[in-house]
Amino acid sequence: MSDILEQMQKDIYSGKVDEVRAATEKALAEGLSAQEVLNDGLVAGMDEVGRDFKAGILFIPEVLLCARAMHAGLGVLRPLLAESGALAMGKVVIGTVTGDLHDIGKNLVGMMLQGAGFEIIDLGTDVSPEQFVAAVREGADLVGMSALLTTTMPAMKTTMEALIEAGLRDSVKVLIGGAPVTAGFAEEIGADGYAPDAAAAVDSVRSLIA
Ligand code: B12
Repeated sequence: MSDILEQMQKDIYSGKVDEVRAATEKALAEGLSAQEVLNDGLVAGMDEVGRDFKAGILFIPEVLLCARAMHAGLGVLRPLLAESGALAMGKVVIGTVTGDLHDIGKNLVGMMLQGAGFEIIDLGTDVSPEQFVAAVREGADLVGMSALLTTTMPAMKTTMEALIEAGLRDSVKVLIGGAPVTAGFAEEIGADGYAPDAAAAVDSVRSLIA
């Protein structure tokens, strides 16, 4: 692998925004393709971050800094990737369910998925079942729902029902998460999966829409 991509991975790990942006520009100027820089630089860097987060070596504030650095590189690549359709590893619609305003974890999941090369449509917080349905109708491979309150968990079920009612359930995978959510609850409401954190979310999305 080129030295510049190896350094880019280290700079992502250290959360160095300017360095990652400059390295991305330099790698492209040296003739590497946007896809190579994405996969072997940015995504590989975030994979390492995800592994160490899972292992308890990195913590949430550090992961957010890494994700910010990765975003700086992605900002440079985005127009090129959009042109080539290379970001189309899969399209994920993500949002925090109706009545719930917590978005730190949801944003982290979105950023890690973006770092893994997925296109993210972030619907924000307090997202109604109708809004989820409308976004899936536009085309999505997976819906990610977040809930941080026990009182808003039932909205995940209501959203599942809305997807079924709209005839969209079979065309999209559903992954849920948030501190009070469990694998048992995912099973109970008929979701395709549950992930306890952002790194596990990347693994789940990869396996669900492989
Ligand atoms: C920050 C916070 C707030 C902030 C939210 C700011 C924001 N922009 O998000 C504010 C102050 C607004 C807030 C408000 C409230 N909060 Co609050 N809040 C928290 C707090 C302290 C941290 C949550 C957080 O961000 N954690 C860090 C992130 C990174 O972790 P995470 O969200 O769990 O996300 C990870 C995983 O769960 C998973 N994940 C998350 N989403 C998804 C989605 C998918 C698809 C997948 C796969 C995975 C996944 O991956 C993430 C990353 O690893 C928690 C306590 C706690 N320790 O959890 C209370 C907490 C969630 N809040 C609580 C409460 C009660 C409230 C309020 C009702 C308080 C009030 N009386 O007004 C309001 C509700 C407002 C509303 N309608 O939503 C309770 C909930 C109790 C319960 N079991 O229902 C908690 C647990 C505090 C407590 N111990 O009482 N809160």
